[in-house]
Amino acid sequence: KSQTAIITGASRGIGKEVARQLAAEGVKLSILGSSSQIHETAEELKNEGYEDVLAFVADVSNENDIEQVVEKTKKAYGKVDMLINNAGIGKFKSVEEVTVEEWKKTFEVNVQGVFLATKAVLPYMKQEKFGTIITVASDVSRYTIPEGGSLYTATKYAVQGFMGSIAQEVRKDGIRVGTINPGMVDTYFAESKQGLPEKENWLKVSDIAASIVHMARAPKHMLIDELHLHPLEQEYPR
Ligand code: NJP
Repeated sequence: KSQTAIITGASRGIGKEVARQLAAEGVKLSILGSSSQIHETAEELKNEGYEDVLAFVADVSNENDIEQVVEKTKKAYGKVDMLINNAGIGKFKSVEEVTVEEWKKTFEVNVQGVFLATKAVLPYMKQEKFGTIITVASDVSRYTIPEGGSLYTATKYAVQGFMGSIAQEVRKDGIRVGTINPGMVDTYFAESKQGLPEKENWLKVSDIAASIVHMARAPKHMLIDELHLHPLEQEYPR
């Protein structure tokens, strides 16, 4: 029977390419994003020949939204094999400039979103005694960005801690939990644009997606719990 995956934040960037590469592997998809762009992405994938793509406008930080997506996926496909927690945002400014609203919002999307989606899929994965949950954290989960990165870094450390802990909690249920930690990736992240000339040597969305597919499609008895990837030109203090 085909495998199924829920991918958060798949309107564009890394999530969209993960959707494409998993679809190419024959995985049935539920993709979600907080804007209606998610429907255009689903159309694009269908035009490329991938038929099993359900799209949802859903905010990962909203419990009801995410529960609906998970329930509808289970109803349509019968099971939930993979969750790719990819949705994330970043504001980069000095700590004096970060507002409480920005702090809360970034934690809601980057951390609470991962918690809610994970919480929602676990009962179904436990029923099947199988599942894979991969979260796109960041290489900043291992060091801190010197300037302007305090808020974003704090959220990704939180995600790393959360995932590391549940990885052990659900191992006995046949569920694999891992994180992928990229350095600079050419996407729309932090109000940027994909394909800018100055990002030519950054990681590509296809690099990250291929690594996620590798983690997600690993043999059942194997867990790839953490991957760190950097463009060669990026310094990465350890
Ligand atoms: O960014 P971008 P990336 N609920 O902006 C969606 C991490 N990362 O692909 O909501 C649901 O192109 C948004 O869609 P929409 C990063 O922290 C990146 O680079 O419809 N979805 C879009 O599809 C993040 O965790 C770099 O506007 C929500 C997607 O998220 C992940 O990679 C480095 C949402 C963001 O696409 C993907 O980011 C690194 C919500 N509330 C880690 N809010 C890097 N690019 O350099 C946003 O270490 N989305």
